Amino acid sequence: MTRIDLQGKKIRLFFHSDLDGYISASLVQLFSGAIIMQYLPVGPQMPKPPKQDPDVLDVFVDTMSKGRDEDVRIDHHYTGEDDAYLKRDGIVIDTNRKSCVSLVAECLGISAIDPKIVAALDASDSGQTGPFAKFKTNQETWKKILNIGYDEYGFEPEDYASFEVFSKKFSQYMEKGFDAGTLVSQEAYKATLTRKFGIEFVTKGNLLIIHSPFDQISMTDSEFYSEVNPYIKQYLNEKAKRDGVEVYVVVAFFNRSEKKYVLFVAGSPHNRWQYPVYVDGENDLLGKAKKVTGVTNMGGREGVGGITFERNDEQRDLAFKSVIIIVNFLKNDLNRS
Ligand SMILES: [Mn+2]
Repeated sequence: MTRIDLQGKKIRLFFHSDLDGYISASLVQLFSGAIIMQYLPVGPQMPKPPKQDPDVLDVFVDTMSKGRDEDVRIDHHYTGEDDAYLKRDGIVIDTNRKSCVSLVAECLGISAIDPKIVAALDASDSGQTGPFAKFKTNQETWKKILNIGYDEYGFEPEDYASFEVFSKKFSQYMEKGFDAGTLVSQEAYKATLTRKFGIEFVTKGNLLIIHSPFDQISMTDSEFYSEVNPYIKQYLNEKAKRDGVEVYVVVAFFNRSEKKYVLFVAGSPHNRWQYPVYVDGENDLLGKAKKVTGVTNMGGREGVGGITFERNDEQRDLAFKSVIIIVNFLKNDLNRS
């Protein structure tokens, strides 16, 4: 296998704008020792912007330049390039790879990468089912993976040594959750959420209420968004649609960056995840909680509702109270249309 040595070299890093490309770029970022001047997510066959500095190398992973004028290209796509091109220094193409990640790992001589990570990316890049098969990306995904413009994101080299560590972080960077069903059974995952975070699953009629404990903040934002929310969004949204079950989520957690408590409320009757949270009147769950607790500030993200609480004992107790109010309201009100 050809080794590619980028140690200490200035590069522009071009990478395919999909999961395989993003992780290939992450490996270059963390393990090559290159000084990356610019990150450029691109589609295949795109003309590259003119070079401003001849000393900066143009490195492509999982994709190619339209003019085939790369300085380095590590790729598993072949589009009829001629022998002279394929023999050029810095060009490594291996079409036997299901993903580019394993090729990049070999070219850079990375040994401490969990084979399960490579296998999962192989599956996702070749259309097979696997832990990452249902990941959806958006324009921010690569910035989170490469920690561009974000403070708390990005991978560390050691994350690649463990599939569990890696996939937990990775799932936070996705628009949609990981395929928990390929990791463990649904029942086993539920039990884990109860054991680890004290999450209760309450069934009443065709209602399923998932709520955090009434007396302790049992998880951080990161734990909620990486371990709890993906499971809920994916499995239970599907279950709601399939079985006609109304699923509500009422969870209090600690937001580390803002140092505040957050009450997260979402519901998915008839696939309208945000409906019961936002509407006025009968189903305005957050409105009810705010009225009773006297908390007026409102946070949250698109598609869900939330209330934020300052970090002190009194406000923390109001967060618990809000969880209790909403859970009790849901349990007692079975006549909603
Ligand atoms: Mn690929």
